[in-house]
Amino acid sequence: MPRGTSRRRALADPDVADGKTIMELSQDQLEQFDTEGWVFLPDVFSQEEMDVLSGELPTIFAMDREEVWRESNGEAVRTAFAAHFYNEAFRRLGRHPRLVGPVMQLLDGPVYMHQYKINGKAAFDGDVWQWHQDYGTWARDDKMPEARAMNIALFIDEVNEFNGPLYLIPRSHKGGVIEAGHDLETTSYPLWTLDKETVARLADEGGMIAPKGKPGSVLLFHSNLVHASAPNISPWGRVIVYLSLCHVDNHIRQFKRAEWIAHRDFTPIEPLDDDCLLELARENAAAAE
Ligand SMILES: O=C(O)CCC(=O)C(=O)O
Repeated sequence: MPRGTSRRRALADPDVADGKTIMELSQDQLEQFDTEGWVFLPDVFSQEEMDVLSGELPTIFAMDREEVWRESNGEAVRTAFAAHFYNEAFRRLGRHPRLVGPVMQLLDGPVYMHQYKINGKAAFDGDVWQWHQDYGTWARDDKMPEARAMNIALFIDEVNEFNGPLYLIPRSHKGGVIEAGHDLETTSYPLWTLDKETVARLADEGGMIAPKGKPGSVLLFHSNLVHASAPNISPWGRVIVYLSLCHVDNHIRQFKRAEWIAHRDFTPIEPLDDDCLLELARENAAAAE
């Protein structure tokens, strides 16, 4: 079926391909992504869809498996990696057309899942994410050839000014990969981090923003955009899911990190139907009867 027919969403255009509705960004959003390095989309997922996902979190966070990475205190979940491998709701989310569609559009072609994370940022205990660029890590650790990969993040909880929102430095993606040091000390998770002088210079130039919003909001950001988040000392948890999607031609060349951190299946993602999460809610309700 030709692309470009059809129904519209408030903030972005859905395209119909192979009978499936795929959400796409508007021209203004594409321009903002190019110049600023990020785009924020409120109200992309409904409360009912968010309930399907948040209902799975206690089970996932209680799992005793290596993918569920804890903060330095050994308890609070920092990141549940690769939940699309072991949880049906998050498997569907990893192929959701409202997440995969805009990234295919921005990266101009088929994508595979390079990394999949549910970041916990627990109330009182969620730790800092130091200043970094994601592509800096993907290039150094995984030998990903180009910054033709990016994050699309879904807010599972409300993100507010208190519970550790992401801090982004607009336009910092324009300078390519910046020199970084490998920080193995600050948190439980190793990260290639930027020095204070570099962050200060970039923030003087581009300012800083912290996108906030309700559950169901979506944030897209360029893989070279410099970002961080502060510890969560508030009483409110802040769970965000990140799909790090990469153009299939740009797959990683080095397999140093665990498969569940840097995936090695470069098969293009086929987006599911737009109602795939609601369908799961119906299936779960029928099974419970
Ligand atoms: O979830 C956060 O607060 C930051 C996560 C992040 O920057 C990352 O995973 O690269």
